[in-house]
Amino acid sequence: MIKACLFDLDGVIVDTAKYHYIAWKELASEMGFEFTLEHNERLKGVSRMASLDILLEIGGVTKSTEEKEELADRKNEHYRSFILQMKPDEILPGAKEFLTECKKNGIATALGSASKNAMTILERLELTKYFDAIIDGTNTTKAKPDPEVFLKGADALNVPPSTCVVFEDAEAGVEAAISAGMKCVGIGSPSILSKANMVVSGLNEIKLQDIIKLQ
Ligand code: G16
Ligand code: MG
Repeated sequence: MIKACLFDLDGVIVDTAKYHYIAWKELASEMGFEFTLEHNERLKGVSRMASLDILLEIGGVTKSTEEKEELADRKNEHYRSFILQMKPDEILPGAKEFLTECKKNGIATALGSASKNAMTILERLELTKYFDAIIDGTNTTKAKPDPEVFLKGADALNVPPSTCVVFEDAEAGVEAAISAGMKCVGIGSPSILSKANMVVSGLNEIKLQDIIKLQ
């Protein structure tokens, strides 16, 4: 029986990818190369430092560890200037309603995000109270597709992984959910998220009752 729903943040609850994109693009431009929307797809669900490594690889640039720390900090400051302006109307369609349905039906909820800015974003969206547990980039060490973030979520909710459903928009996140022994609903393209148990275009496309049936 399904007891808990675990949600990725970027791409499932809110579209922060557009702000990450502007901030990474600016950094690339300062280093003298172009960063495109297509490149940005490679960074979805990937941690900040791993994203920077991909960006530098795209630009064919090599940097020292200290320089990388400085670049990542600079990108994050720029990114934070956007997320600090976010409002609840940026919540993706159906997300708040789905979280409310979970609460009404006694289904536990957790966030499972790679972002170190997750708490700030949830506060700006006024969504913090909808989550029984928040696992993010500040309390995980292994990036998706490692299942750590979701296993920690199940542990915090005190439920077995087999009773959890994960909602994910990134391929690495779907793989993380499956290796955690959980069910997974992909949010996005069925061809990219083919390993998920089902794929929908957004949380507004499904009902909690459809999820509870997943076995
Ligand atoms: C999100 C984004 C990634 C971003 C990562 C880390 O992951 O999809 O693009 O690089 O968080 O973010 P930050 O720089 O804020 O720590 P998720 O897991 O919420 O989809
Ligand atoms: Mg995501």
